[in-house]
Amino acid sequence: MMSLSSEQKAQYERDGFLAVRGVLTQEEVDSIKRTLAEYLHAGLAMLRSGHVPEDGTVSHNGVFIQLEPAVLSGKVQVEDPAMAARKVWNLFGNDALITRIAQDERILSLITPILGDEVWFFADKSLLKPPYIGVEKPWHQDIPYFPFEPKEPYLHVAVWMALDDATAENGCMQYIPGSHRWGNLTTATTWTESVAHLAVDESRIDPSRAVMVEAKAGDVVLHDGMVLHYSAPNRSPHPRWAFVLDFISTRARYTGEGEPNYPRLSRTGRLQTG
Ligand SMILES: O=C(O)CCC(=O)C(=O)O
Repeated sequence: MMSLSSEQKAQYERDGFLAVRGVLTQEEVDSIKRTLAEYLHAGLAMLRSGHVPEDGTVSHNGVFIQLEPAVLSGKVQVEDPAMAARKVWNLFGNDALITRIAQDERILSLITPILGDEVWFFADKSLLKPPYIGVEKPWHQDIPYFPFEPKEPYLHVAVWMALDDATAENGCMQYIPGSHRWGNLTTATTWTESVAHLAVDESRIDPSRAVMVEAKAGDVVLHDGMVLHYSAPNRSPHPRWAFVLDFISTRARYTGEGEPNYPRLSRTGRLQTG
């Protein structure tokens, strides 16, 4: 069974992120990519038949597809649907493969040493960065986006999975080590063309301290909900697809309406009721 060694856990707690190599097989990576490509084909077919995207987003069978700003504005015409989208999300519960991977023992055994044995599955998102047009993701922290308190470390883990080799050229993840212990630095909403982001206090970011985490397809990078992270635009001819699962510790306090309606997962991957 895969898990974090005490050295890996200590490294995660020191830095706020950790690369774990070779978690998914190439076959699994290929299956996830095929699944995403099917949704992209369906979404682009809707657009071609006259569907008007809302906020740059098309919805197909409960799955959302957000176009790259250059495609949305018509600046770039793409034939291949796999080159058109920035983000695809909400596959958990709608797609059998993704629902299974989110509950996979290998994934849960990496996060429960940090979050505790019971977690909420919060969200899935695939961030695709197509060649040449994939936009940057500005520096941010994740937890301030989410309806949970407190905004503190070790309550959220993002499991970022490389579906392509991610490099400095195509926009691999970058982190400021230790910044998960700097508190909530989120100040305002900003926009990269049509995409909204929660911006952080830039005066706290020294990009020369950023660590680039290059990854091979199938590698996982875990990061904490409070760590400052960034990814550059893709200026290369190579796609940079990534698939991300967000988990929240049930120790966190839900601040949304009513009761939290997220699936609860135990360490063994079994869905809990309530
Ligand atoms: O994959 C990326 O480029 C950004 C991912 C990210 O910011 C996140 O998962 O919070």
